[in-house]
Amino acid sequence: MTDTPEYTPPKVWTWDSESGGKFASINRPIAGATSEKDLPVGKHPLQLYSLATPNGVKATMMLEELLAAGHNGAEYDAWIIDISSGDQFGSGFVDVNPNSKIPALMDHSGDTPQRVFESGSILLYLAEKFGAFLPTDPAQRTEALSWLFWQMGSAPYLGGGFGHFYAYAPEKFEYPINRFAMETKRQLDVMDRHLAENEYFSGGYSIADIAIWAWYGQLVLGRLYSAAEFLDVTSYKNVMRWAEAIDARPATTRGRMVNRAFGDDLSLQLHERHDASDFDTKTQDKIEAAKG
Ligand SMILES: N[C@@H](CCC(=O)N[C@@H](CS)C(=O)NCC(=O)O)C(=O)O
Repeated sequence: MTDTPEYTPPKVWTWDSESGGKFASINRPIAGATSEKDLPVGKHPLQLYSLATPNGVKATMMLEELLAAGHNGAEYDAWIIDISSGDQFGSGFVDVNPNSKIPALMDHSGDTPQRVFESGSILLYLAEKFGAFLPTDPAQRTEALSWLFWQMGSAPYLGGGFGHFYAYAPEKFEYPINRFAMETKRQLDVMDRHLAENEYFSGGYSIADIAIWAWYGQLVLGRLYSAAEFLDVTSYKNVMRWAEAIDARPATTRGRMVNRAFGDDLSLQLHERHDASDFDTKTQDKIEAAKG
């Protein structure tokens, strides 16, 4: 064990300083809006307010899959929410998600606009609205939902636990890195054993796969926390096979591009999405840029 300074918790916790580490400057122990700021509304019934983090790409992968499958009602406007500068605390965003986290969706297609927050809830809402990417067979549907909720309960150990202490905390502490690396590897083994017997999590490609891929698929493909080697991800052969198959889907690539405003690969960044042709425009921009 490394030496860490002794800390005795006070009787009552108080917020008197930033805890340090990435995102520390925007974290605070109270909810609600900190500024008045309306959200933009585009031309489509579905308005997504998000960022291409693992939770964000769940929504855009699903919307792009729906469009690819011919569900034209899934056309959407995607607006970027810059969580590092506090956009999630604007009054308009808090009206859509009182929890101030991306992704958040507004559906204006009915008489009364419907807000949807929590990525798992957004996936289920869209699957039910369009009757797609969720098995109709009751047993398979229940199994798919079990895996969807498994992801929602498990990923905080990967992101808030392992990722935070391995990549974002101001110092490296052995105890939490060990604890959450062990839990993350246990989760990968849970997946690997299931995927040894099943091509996808339940009854064909579904919202369970989308949710799980966004975190664990991207992790084993080396896109999260630079931790692939540390976690020896290639030993989870069935997870690797499944992750690569989903990565090869064109809708996955488009979903990853939408609302991406970070990373070295600029060709993957489509900050806002308002029309399917935005992806082509992007290609055109790149061609023009290459010409100089
Ligand atoms: N359980 C939520 C978690 C969403 C979440 O943690 N979003 C992060 C980005 S991945 C966020 O908006 N963070 C901003 C903040 O914590 O202030 C979901 O799945 O939608």
